Amino acid sequence: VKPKELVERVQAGETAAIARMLTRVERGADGVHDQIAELYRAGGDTHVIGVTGAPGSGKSTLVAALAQAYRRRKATLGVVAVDPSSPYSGGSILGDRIRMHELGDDPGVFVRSMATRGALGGLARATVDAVTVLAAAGKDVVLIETVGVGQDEVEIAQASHSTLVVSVPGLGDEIQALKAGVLEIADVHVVNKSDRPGADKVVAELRDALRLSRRQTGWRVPVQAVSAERGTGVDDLVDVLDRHRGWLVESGALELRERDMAAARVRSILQDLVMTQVHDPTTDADLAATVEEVRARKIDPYHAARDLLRAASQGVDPTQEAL
Ligand SMILES: Nc1nc2c(ncn2[C@@H]2O[C@H](COP(=O)(O)OP(=O)(O)OP(=O)(O)O)[C@@H](O)[C@H]2O)c(=O)[nH]1
Ligand SMILES: [Mg+2]
Repeated sequence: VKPKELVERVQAGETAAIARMLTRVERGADGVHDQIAELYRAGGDTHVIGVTGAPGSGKSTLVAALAQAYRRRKATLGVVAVDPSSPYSGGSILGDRIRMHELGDDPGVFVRSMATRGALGGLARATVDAVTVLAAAGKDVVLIETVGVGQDEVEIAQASHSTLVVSVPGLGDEIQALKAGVLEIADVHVVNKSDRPGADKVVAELRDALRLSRRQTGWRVPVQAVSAERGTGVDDLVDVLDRHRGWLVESGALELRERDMAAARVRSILQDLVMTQVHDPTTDADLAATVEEVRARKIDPYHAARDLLRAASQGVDPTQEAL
């Protein structure tokens, strides 16, 4: 398949083409950036929803339940699960796959687990590019599941229109979202496993914590109790998400958010561009001499870094030329 043809087939919403394109994204295949560029320009009117929360809080179950609820409303979906084999939650791949498979062979839902943590640009980039692919393919909604720890997850949260933070009862007294530092990234707080005792208390505590929070946007962050397993509260949650989307559009917050999304994306690519152009002092043997000079305090790290960057932008190979 020619690159151009693959892009066209993705835009036509062909499942096989989407799958193939996402594999190219994961692998950082040759020419993939030009394809993403074209798909990005094609745009899409997709509602991008990030789902984060502690390991085992029921994110996958919730995403599957949400997907079913959206399907009942005739919306098409993409689901991107950030690789559950990440160091944060080993061993749950199988569980996730089985649960997602309950969505069956419905062509209206495309499910993909991303697995590129550690690659250049990393998981966050691959995930954000995957959203671009699914948006260009015309999906109405894209759900992204992440584990809510670490820089990748923060970056992924920055790539969503609506961020759901999932809490559960029975994890001790402290508010989980507060402890994890994600109280204020939530547009909607979800208390899952509300079929278990203690859910009401978690809801009340979250509401109290939110009253004290400093976030001022004009959007009152709702706290929605659900049981993803039993499906209770899930339709209400979809209503809440639709309301959030509506608020974003009407208040002008959508533009602000998309500007933040664009800025974060450009910055992340910029960082990688810099790192691909300069030699990486933590791994590059050619820079051992420079690193040794910094260690011996003959040169300071600020000047070493600036010199490397300057040499790279002038097309000089710093490992060959004297700095
Ligand atoms: N009682 C109850 N159990 C639930 C509910 N939702 C999920 N679970 C259970 O919680 C466990 C974890 O669910 P997952 O959906 O895999 O949780 P997760 O947050 O995706 O987990 P990781 O991806 O590993 O972080 C499973 O045993 C689910 O069956 C719920 O609403 N009620
Ligand atoms: Mg999961």
